[in-house]
Amino acid sequence: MSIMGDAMIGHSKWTGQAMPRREDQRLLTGAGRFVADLAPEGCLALEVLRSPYAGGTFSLDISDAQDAPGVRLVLTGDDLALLGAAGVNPLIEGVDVHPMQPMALGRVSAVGQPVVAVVADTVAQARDALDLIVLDVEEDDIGTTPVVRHRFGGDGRSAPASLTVAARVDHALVAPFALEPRATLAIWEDGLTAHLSTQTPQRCRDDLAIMLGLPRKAVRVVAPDVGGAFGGKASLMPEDVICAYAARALGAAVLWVATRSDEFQAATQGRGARTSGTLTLDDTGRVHGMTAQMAFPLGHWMPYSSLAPIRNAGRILPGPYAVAQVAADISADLTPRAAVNIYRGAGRPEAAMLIERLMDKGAQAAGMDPLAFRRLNIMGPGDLPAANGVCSGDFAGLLDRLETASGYAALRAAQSARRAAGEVCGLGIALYVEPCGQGWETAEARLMADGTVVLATGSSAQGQGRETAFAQLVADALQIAPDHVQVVAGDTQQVPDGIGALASRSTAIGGSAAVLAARALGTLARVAAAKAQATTPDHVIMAAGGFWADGVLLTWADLAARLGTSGAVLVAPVRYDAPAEAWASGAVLAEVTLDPETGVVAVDCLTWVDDAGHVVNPMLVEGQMIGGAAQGIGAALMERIVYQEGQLVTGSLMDYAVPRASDMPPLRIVKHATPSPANILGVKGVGEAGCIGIPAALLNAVMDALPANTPDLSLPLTSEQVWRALSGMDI
Ligand code: SMO
Repeated sequence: MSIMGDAMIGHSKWTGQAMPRREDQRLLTGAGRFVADLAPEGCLALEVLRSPYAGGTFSLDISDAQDAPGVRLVLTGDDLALLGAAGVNPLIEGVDVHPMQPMALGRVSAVGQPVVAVVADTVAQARDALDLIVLDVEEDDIGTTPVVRHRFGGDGRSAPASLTVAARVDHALVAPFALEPRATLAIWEDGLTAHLSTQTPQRCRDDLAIMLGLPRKAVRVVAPDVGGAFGGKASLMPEDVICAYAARALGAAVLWVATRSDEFQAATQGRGARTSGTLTLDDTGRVHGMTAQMAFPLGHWMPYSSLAPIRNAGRILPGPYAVAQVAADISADLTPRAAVNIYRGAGRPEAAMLIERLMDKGAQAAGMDPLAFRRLNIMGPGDLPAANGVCSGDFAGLLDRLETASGYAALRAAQSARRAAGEVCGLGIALYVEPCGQGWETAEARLMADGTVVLATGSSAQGQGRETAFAQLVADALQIAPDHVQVVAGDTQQVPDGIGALASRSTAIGGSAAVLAARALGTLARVAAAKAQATTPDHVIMAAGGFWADGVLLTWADLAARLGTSGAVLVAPVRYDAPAEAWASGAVLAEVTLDPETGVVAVDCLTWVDDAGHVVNPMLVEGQMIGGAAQGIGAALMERIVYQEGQLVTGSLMDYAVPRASDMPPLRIVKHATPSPANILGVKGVGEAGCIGIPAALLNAVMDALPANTPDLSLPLTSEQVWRALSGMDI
């Protein structure tokens, strides 16, 4: 491809434009390639027998399964007992971690835990063989095991305070529901190639190498198209290891594809914390102290990021408010259920919801309007950087924008009139802060012999539009057109080192790395252009489409052709270490109407002011916000994983409610950007924001609609619970 035409582009800035996603042609026309699409000819199928009980010792008879038609291998916990240990990110000090045991060994610890794996020629044969296994469980109950006991902050008490308010918020366990269930394709040929539907290919490569006792070089992990993840594909999972083990044992290709039922039973889950807290304030309405108690379930083992929600929830308090004394006691226990890990928000929603419930209760106690009460207690520029790490944001500005964009005063007036007419309606405000983008990421910019540029990034993707956004960044750095930039990610052979796509980090950290790599390539190219024109680099300047060297325009294609005939002719690798963490923030106003006959919550409108810092592609940001809002609405109003006596009740989409398009309310999005000082682009994360602010605003709106003495409700705000509250019944 020639880029001669690029001179036409001039100095136009790609960054900041709402460019359509280059991924969509592929993904929306069925040309996407997901793990299950990649099975080679003759690939074997792996199926898993899962524990039907929450706890107990067991005995097994697998002999009939071993003899069943088409069966190549039957694996039990004994076969995998001596594998190395997977990592658990030690985010909280002094914690004894409980990494995965890929299959039950001696006892089962949760419904859904893998007990036996069968590899056969076909999925049907593997499933038939599972039916021939005799699993005898002597049920028992070992209950919960304490893992984390940690205090964030001081003692939370402060004089002079005259009022104390308390709130409790219990979160349901929810499913990080991705359209594409997990899948693993492990191929053994001299070494292991594992195609995983994952957010973290490099770490999965490292963990697989450690667990299987292989050198890192002998393992290649490829994340092809990934159909959503939301934290549910952030960490290596037992089925990945079982599949890889089987592929090595058989010297073959082995594919495991989760059913939706597998996912409800044994994918990681999110949330589930029981939280409570207090605010102390003086009689002017000024908040002085906050305490919190937050108890998290861990499930029966700890994936790599399992401590992240717990740490996030504790460290974020008191959010965007100026509170002199904060104390948060955080605990986490192993529970006889599926593992709990990060899920879009990862501790931030739990923190935001407790703070925002307390702010509403504080306003009520102080006899103030909730918006005025927040304005009184919000952090100003002089409070930054704050003790919890918040380093940028205009929180008073967020509130101002929220007030005007929502027509707050008119809404309150209308609310009075509607209530007088017998309607049950409420308004709820929530602010949030979102720590995002810390640590490092890699990028490598390559000039190819045809004059195009390849950007290999550690920021893989699962539908965010990464290729589009990163091409925009690189195009600007090199003054070329975005369609001359190819973005590659997700393959450890192309990108040996990287972190991946999680924690709202990719644009902040990975995007910064991409720009630095592009700039480094520009520098190399300038030197090469000087050499090509027999001059010195100070006589060469980058221009649209190439370089002016002593009055001659050398296009990127000209330059590349002089440097080589195939492959990459210049390579600029970088690793970007962010000097600090970016903090996004925002404010939400929810308007709800409750049906007193049925308890159904109707969301009339959401007004949402978001500060995502500098924006690379506003269309992608908006997409993230809308998708996050859907999941936030789901968590607030309908999603709930239910176990009864250890058994999973919500094992299918008949029993577990995910929001649908018809559940989406009108969404009024307002941008209020302040650049982040924490990375070279000034960007902040936005992917998780919808799950953080929106549930808190909805809870406050529903509580605002209910009688003032209503006890604290639990999530989700089901119509039954709301109807009971409206009827004055026990909740
Ligand atoms: S919960 Mo996210 O995918 O770090």
